[in-house]
Amino acid sequence: MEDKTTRNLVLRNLAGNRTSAVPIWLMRQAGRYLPEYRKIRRAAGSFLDLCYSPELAAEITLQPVRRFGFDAAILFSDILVIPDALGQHVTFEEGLGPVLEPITPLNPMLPNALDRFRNSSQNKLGAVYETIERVADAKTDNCALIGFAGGPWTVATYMVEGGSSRDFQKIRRWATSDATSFELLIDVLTEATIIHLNAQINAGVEALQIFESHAGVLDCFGFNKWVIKPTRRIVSTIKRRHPHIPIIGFPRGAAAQIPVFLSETNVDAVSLDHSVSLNWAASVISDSVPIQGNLDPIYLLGDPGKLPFHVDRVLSAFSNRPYVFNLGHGVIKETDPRSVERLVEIVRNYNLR
Ligand code: 1CP
Repeated sequence: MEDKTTRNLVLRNLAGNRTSAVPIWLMRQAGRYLPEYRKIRRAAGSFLDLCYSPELAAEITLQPVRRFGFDAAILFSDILVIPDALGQHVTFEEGLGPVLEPITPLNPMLPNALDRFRNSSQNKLGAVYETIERVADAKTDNCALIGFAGGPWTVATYMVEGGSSRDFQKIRRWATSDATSFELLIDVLTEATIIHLNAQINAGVEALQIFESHAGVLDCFGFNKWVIKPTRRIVSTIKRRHPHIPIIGFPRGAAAQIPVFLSETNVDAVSLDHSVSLNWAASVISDSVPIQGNLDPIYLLGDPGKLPFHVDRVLSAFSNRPYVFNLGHGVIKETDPRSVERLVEIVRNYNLR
């Protein structure tokens, strides 16, 4: 039997093999910059309802793959389904983003949260796993299906701050002034994340990405305690059951701590944000480690004539190692889909040189 990995450029690179054709997918490739997404979103009611509607969520997952021919689909869902399934009140407000009933050291929501989560993974989150099954049935073998979760620290920032934050003061004060009770929260999130990611693999995802989008607000002591340690536990537990599912870490803003993140967590690959210097990354990260990233998504809003130059800079820095083209963060909602089309074309043409 032919191993389907051999036909899939993303999975081959994540397994450590360089391919002459460079695979491409983009963070937030599904979403508000696409008119076909906005149409479904308008009709669906709330954002979380959409995440829990397998038929619609599967359709949204596949929209960018159909339109642009990406080499991977990323499950359409959100990192905040975990607090929702743990029993915290979560909504998404137009123009505001996520709004959560904040948890505090005095009201940490922890008793029975994991029991609630396990029940939810059978009902509420069951819809997410059904979405995966639908996408897995509908997609072709040359498109990889990527599942994901937020890193425990990043998910905790939304739970404690009550939504997005500028300075992350509440969570940083809790984590530094009462590390013992904060650790209980991180432990619950780590456990829930393991359960959620294992269930995604059982439903059919072929790779995982852990979005630690707010790793960059921690100092090196906090980064080790709240990012590296939980990630290592997630990776080692999942690898025990599923050793061949590649795990991509995205420690956004981790900067000079990326090498220690890689060696200590045992993730298979690293997604770099656009603040990371190309030459530095190429020299300090071993050539055997697959890299993903890191074009600044802002270039998709600029002069399309300049795109080839910037894409070339990124591609040539990583031309000697397993590599998956991506942005340094998600597609910005004002992006013209034609710029994404152009980007895919440039990456495809590069393969022919
Ligand atoms: O109104 C809408 O249509 C909602 C917009 C939207 C979308 C399309 C949100 C709200 N989430 C998503 C989907 C989503 N979120 C995906 C799947 C689709 C894809 O990537 O193509 C993924 C992987 C996420 C992950 C996610 N959600 C992250 C990590 C990645 C990142 O961007 O750093 C984070 C931080 C969130 C939280 C979140 N979800 C949505 C918003 C507005 C936010 C807050 C972002 C912030 O604090 O800046």
